[in-house]
Amino acid sequence: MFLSCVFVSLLLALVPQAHSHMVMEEPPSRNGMWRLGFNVPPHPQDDYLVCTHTRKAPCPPCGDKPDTPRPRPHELGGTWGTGTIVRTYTLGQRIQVRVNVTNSHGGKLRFNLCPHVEPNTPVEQSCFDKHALKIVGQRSKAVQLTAPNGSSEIKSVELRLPYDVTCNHCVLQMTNIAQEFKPSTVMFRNCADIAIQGTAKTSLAGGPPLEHLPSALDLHTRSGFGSGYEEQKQYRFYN
Ligand SMILES: *[C@@H]1O[C@H](CO)[C@@H](O)[C@H](O)[C@H]1NC(C)=O
Ligand SMILES: *[C@@H]1O[C@H](CO)[C@@H](O)[C@H](O)[C@H]1NC(C)=O
Ligand SMILES: [Cu+2]
Repeated sequence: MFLSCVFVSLLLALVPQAHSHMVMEEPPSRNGMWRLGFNVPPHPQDDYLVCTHTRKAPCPPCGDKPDTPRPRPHELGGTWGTGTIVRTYTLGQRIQVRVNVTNSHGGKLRFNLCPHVEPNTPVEQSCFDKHALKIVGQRSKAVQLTAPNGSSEIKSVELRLPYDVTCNHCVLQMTNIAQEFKPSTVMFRNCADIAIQGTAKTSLAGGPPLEHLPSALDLHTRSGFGSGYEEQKQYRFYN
């Protein structure tokens, strides 16, 4: 008992000691957007949104600590959760994402999307979990960090937006689970507020491109996506 407590304390002591980890710069994350001139308060630790995840205290979706009272600083309604839309994309678009890894602890990056966001209302991880985004050019939905532990890298990734989601306000989430601290689950998370428009090419009348029909139908047959969305043909529109 004593030994395991010492072990846990050592692990906990280890995490805050290292500084600077990562910030999603493109699209600009809530924590990093101030550097690009968006009207949000400066964020002195914008690359240090770190959290130790346990079953009892799961990490919140946007990089806050589990014990932080709501509104948490990086959730909608919090200090940096202004809901300002930083990028507007189109349905099914390949989008460029760039993460500035300032001090790598290894592991993979994953990206998830939560559509249909209510103003000033934090979104839940369960919403992100429904839309894991594909990485262009690979089967896996995760991309490995390759820099040695403790060093930096700029990770550029091309993601494919879903063919069946438009929204006036979606949240894009980045997650990295540090390899170095496993089996502890130490994670870095950032969120960015984006919009996704439909296009003429993929209008309602046309339906989705044939090659993507199976996944669109798959979504279509799932029930309960929360209230308030409008569904037309094969597409789900989030307003
Ligand atoms: C990455 O972040 C560091 C630390 O904030 C900064 O000095 C550097 O300019 C950033 N690199 C890029 C390419 O944005
Ligand atoms: C980082 O450290 C972990 C744990 O010590 C090790 O398993 C991993 O191979 C290291 N990764 C790199 C890229 O050095
Ligand atoms: Cu660290």
